[in-house]
Amino acid sequence: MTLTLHSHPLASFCHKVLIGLYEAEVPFEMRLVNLGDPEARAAFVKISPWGKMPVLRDDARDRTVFETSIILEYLEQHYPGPRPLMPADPEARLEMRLWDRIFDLYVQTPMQAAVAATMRGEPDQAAASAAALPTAYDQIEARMAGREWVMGDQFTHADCAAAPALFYASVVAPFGEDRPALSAYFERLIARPSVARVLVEARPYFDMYPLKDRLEPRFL
Ligand SMILES: N[C@@H](CCC(=O)N[C@@H](CS)C(=O)NCC(=O)O)C(=O)O
Repeated sequence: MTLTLHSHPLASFCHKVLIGLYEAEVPFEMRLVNLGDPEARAAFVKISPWGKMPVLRDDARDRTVFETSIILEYLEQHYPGPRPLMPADPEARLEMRLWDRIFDLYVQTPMQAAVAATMRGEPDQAAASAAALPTAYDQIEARMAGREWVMGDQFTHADCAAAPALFYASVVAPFGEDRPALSAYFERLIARPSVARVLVEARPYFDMYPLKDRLEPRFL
């Protein structure tokens, strides 16, 4: 197997790349990283300098690729699937990258900070981090009104980023009834086979998720 993804089935940024791999129907080997094990962590930081997942190893091209947005573009460049996951038009590509950044930086990042603060037993800090999410939700609500996917008809990397970000963020801060376009977009995302597959694969690991009690029963 030429491609190996160092990953964990519960990790939101790993979901982003897994969705891209499943969309492109690219065969790969999954190498489960257990960062809770000091030996495994020490081995992992040798390939991932900041100890962040996922990392893609491509033996055929002798490349180790990290950072999810770069991994997805690397796959698109070297292992394209049946349907392109990036727009052909350069202006549209910029727009797609902007939305990829919005989901990573303004949804995933505060969501992760809120979960980490909850785990440390710091509810005020958790609430402060979660308070950043409604601003992002409002932007997504406006974007998704009248659109199927972030870039319109085409499912792209922006949607790969959106799915795990919104899945875990909705646990921390529900979307609210006043954001119907965001809620409908989320339902389309979780019904998409690549996303549904990632969530089914995460199911056996949800016991390790600190906010498991807040997950909707349909995901358990
Ligand atoms: N900017 C990175 C973020 C990756 C990231 O934060 N991964 C999390 C898992 S969802 C991780 O490895 N956390 C482990 C840690 O920070 O120790 C990317 O896009 O790849």
